[in-house]
Amino acid sequence: MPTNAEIADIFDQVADLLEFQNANAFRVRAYRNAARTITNLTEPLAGIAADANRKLTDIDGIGADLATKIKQLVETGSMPMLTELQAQVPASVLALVRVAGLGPKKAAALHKELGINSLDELRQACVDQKVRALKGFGAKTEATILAGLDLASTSQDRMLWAEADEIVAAVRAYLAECPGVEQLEAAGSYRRGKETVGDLDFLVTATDGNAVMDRLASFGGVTQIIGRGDTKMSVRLRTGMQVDLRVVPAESFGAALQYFTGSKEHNVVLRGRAKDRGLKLNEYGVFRGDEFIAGRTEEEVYRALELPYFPPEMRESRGEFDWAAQGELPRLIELGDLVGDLHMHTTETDGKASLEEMVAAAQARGLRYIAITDHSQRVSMANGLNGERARRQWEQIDRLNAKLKDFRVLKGIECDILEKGGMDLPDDVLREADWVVASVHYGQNQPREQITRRIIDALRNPYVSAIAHPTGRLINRRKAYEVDLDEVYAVAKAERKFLELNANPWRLDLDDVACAAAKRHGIPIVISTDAHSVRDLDKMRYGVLQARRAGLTKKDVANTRPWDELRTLLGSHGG
Ligand code: DGT
Ligand code: CA
Ligand code: CA
Ligand code: ZN
Repeated sequence: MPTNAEIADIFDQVADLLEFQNANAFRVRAYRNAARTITNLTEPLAGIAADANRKLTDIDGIGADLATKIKQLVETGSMPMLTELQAQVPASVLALVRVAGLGPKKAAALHKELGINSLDELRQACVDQKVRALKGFGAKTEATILAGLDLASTSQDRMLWAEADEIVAAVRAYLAECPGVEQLEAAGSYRRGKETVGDLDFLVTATDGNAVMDRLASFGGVTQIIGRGDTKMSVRLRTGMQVDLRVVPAESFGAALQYFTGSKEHNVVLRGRAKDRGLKLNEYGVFRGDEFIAGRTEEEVYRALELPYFPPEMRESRGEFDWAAQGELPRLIELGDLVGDLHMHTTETDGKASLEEMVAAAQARGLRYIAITDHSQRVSMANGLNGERARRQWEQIDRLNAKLKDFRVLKGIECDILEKGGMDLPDDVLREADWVVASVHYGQNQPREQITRRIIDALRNPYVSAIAHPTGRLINRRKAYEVDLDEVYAVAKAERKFLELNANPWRLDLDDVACAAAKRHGIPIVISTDAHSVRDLDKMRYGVLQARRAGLTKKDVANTRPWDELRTLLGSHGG
């Protein structure tokens, strides 16, 4: 049965294909919106479709037509409409639509008139100056297309949030030095804590807007001024990242911050709400007719719409308005709530710091306990531990604990789940550990059933405490395993096991949507750094951001609890 992600992907493809054929814009948007809605669902569509007591049309944005198509997909695994569309438009042609400066109409013309079927052919046609000869194109469009092709080949990916955060810090510090700067914020997806960021959106109030724009132009990382007007400027940095800067009046700062923080979907709902109250909302403020009602702060804007202040991570239109209507916005978890870190490595395997150094660093960060979870023997590249070496490390930990005050080191292991199934270390070793995280590192490309089986068998091992990075995805680099998360949730719940939110900025695994689903199943999440060095312990905040985007509270995250309390929630039988 198709997963939600697969169904969403199919709907996105349909939208692309319809767009290419210049279909009705409303129809295109219906498929796009449905894809987005489905991506954000925390419950499998297949389950809802199969349940006689429930209706797919009860889901916002799913009408009768889409409900029928979802049923088709769930029952037959395919959708005749997609197959038909695919027969009409070759896949390589679709890539044309995505080139900046093209869009569906021009892409279709290039395909029809010049027989262009791929990005390479498009580049050649531009170089040969054939594109400018087409009606409605011209030399300027040709140049724009070439620039778009260059951009596509250099800045392939969206930037990781953690990398964007470094740029924000540098730009912010540089702009703050400019005399006359008053308020300065980075809005957009960055402020919402999204795992990847497309571009940066800075907002500033200042006594002299031009001086701030001059200042940005002289920032060391800038390679290109994309555009500059009276109140807005866009530049490109060496990293490829675009930075937009907007100078706004102080009385509109809150409205602008709200507007440019987004998300677009959140803003659409807000504007509707303003309209229902006879108000108008834009980036300058809330208005009744010509009268300015609110705009200086975000709180003021939300209050004018009779809404609570939404933390930026919540602004994705994934349920925050329902929470507000029920008067119960969750109080999102904060970094300071965490008292332990349950996944890290030492020099005994592939870590860079010793056991003692990791302990001292964790104490310095205010933690009350950590688990040392070095790799098991299967990971020979990392010099993984066999039973004998694991036991020796645990004896060392016992001796260390005897000397420590108000701090506990847990005897742990990151035990591999073998390709053929089963754990990499025998039960009589694992039972002596306080905390066992089980991981898939090999056989990641196995089919769905096989890899899911391995993971749920691991959850059923009485000594396993949690599954580490449960989907194995690496952002921009590697797709998730084919694992069926719904089965994982069911077994984790039944066995009283935990699931990890790995805080490494490349992983963030489970992601926000999956964490929200795990929460719905009542499964405790552990946010862990998987540190391989002392500095890696500071990566916890990336995990916390993702958890906040999932709507997790202190209560939903196990390592906000003292160890003695945490272990009572746990179904595993550790030493
Ligand atoms: P990104 O940059 O792709 O990671 O995502 P965002 O969310 O930062 O999007 P961006 O940079 O295009 O725009 C920043 C925010 O400005 C966006 O989240 C909402 C707001 N915004 C921009 N354009 C529109 C629009 O056409 N309609 C609405 N409602 N809001 C918009
Ligand atoms: Ca942005
Ligand atoms: Ca932007
Ligand atoms: Zn690890």
